[in-house]
Amino acid sequence: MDLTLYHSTESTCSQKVRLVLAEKGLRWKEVLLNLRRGDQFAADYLRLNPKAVVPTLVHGDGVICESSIINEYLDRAFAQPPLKPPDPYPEARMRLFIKRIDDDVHPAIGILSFAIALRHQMREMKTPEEIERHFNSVADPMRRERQRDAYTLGLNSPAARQAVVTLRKTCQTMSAALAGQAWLHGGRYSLADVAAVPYMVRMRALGLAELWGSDGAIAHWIERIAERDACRRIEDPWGTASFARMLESHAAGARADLRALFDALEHAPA
Ligand SMILES: N[C@@H](CCC(=O)N[C@@H](CS)C(=O)NCC(=O)O)C(=O)O
Repeated sequence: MDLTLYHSTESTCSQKVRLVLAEKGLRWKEVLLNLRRGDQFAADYLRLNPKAVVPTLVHGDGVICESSIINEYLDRAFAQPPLKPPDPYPEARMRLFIKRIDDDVHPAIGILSFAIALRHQMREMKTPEEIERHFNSVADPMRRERQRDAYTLGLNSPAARQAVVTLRKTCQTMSAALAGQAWLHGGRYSLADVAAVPYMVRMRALGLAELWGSDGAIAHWIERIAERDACRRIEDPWGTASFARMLESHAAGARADLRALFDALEHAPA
């Protein structure tokens, strides 16, 4: 049965699935979507993924949405190498961690990517009418409003401030977990490491690596993942170089605002 991944090189959720496909040594076909152009809103794609987001995996006749569910599916359907701890309790802890990444970190990174960089890129590429059409097409009303807010207010959006708080907390938990061990959960490289790493790399491009903490644990863990054979086999595992340059150049422009936000939050209650 063929595997086809509908994805985007730049999307963090797609990056997670590509990491698992590579670990499992699977061959797959790709359909690349350009999210800035709005390919995700095309009627044919909405039939596969009604939320108009990537990735979507098609395996034979089966259609699977949601990156973490896709990764669980791949780990079940293609057993080697296993990407879950063998015992039930560490597996439950791993799932809880992944849920927090999906529920909290994913929206936080989405908001900050928009507030720091994508809002500028959007202004350069689209007319005000096209931008309005883009927001109106976002299926999830909460997500639509968060994006609109970050587009209008940038780092002054309350959601952006809250996103920095969320990331700071998550990074503290991760650094503590990585103190003295190579991987986040259950003593082996797992779906937890896969779930978190694209967001940490995106943080670096957005000028947010200061939130990783000063012990170097997250930086070294990213290096360990990047050095895995599977990761080396992926072309642009964290998105294209030109996309990274675009993020980094807007992050440089936002440095002073970010500094002010970090300083304000330093003394705010956690
Ligand atoms: N919970 C979903 C989230 C998917 C998601 O938000 N994907 C983003 C890229 S990382 C997307 O497709 N965005 C399209 C848009 O913003 O219009 C998953 O894990 O698959």
